[in-house]
Amino acid sequence: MTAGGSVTFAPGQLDATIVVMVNGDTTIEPDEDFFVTLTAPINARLGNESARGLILNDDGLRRTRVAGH
Ligand SMILES: [Ca+2]
Repeated sequence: MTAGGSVTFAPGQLDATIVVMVNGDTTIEPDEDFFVTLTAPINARLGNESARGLILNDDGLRRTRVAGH
């Protein structure tokens, strides 16, 4: 899934916050990576244009049932 948007820095500002929407569910699954890439700067120069984020599984641990006689 790809999404886009824009972020504005005031003159001299070196960091900003972006909001990444996560569509939550209750399925137990591995942690997932996502990536943010900044492109097409206006009146600015990009130093490090990409970053990796991590969405942590918060649906508990996978349970294993063992059947016996
Ligand atoms: Ca989940």
